[in-house]
Amino acid sequence: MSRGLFITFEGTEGAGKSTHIRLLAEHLRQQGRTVRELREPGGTLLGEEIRHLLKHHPAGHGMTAEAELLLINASRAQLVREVIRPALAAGEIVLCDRFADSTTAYQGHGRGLDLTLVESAIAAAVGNTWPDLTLLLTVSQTTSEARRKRRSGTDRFEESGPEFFARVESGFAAIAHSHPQRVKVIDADCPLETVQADIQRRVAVILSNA
Ligand code: T5A
Repeated sequence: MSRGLFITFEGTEGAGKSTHIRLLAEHLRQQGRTVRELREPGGTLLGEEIRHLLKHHPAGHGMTAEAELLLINASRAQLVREVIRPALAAGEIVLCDRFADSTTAYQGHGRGLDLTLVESAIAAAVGNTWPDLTLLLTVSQTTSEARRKRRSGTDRFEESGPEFFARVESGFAAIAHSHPQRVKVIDADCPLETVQADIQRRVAVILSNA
């Protein structure tokens, strides 16, 4: 591949994004591909500091939705320029745990920020670096809660109530509906192996066209 491939994973908490990125990366490396695994917010030194501010730092209590929007996109602006663009230019496959669609779903639909404002902030961070493929992992609220409980500790986002997460989910559904070419919906309520097989099938299709 002369230019790499940019694949993002989206979905609500506990959908299995991190788990499936790890499994897909192993699978692709076994095929001899060079794979970069990233997460948002984070993925750079600056981005990881912002992640901590957003999720765990006491200074984040009382953070406004606008500050949240801008901090997430500050992390993204750094990640896009410092890591994603150079990796794609070097022909790598970039797998990113959340990207711009999460901002539309969480800060736009979830927090209720004006969607035009959200789009402007995303545009400043991303420019023309958009994913070639987005895998939207969907799970029921019950599954999401059960899987989250297996992890230790919570963060500031998880303090939001069920109504917030319901709005986030409908936000993701609206994004998938508006971008059917880029966004593919994966039923992540299924067993791990079934979900991973579905993901590998989707990725094989896009790799064969690259
Ligand atoms: N955020 C982020 C915004 O608000 N706006 C933005 O623009 C961005 C980029 C990030 C937070 O930031 C917010 C959203 C988030 O709240 P995070 O910790 O990275 O915080 O949160 P998540 O991305 O949601 O990470 P999670 O760990 O909660 O979810 P994952 O990665 O989807 O789930 P994973 O892989 O850790 O799996 C959870 C458990 O389920 C099991 C796994 O083994 C694990 O134990 N599992 C399965 N079990 C059975 N069957 C399956 N099919 C399974 N799939 C996974």
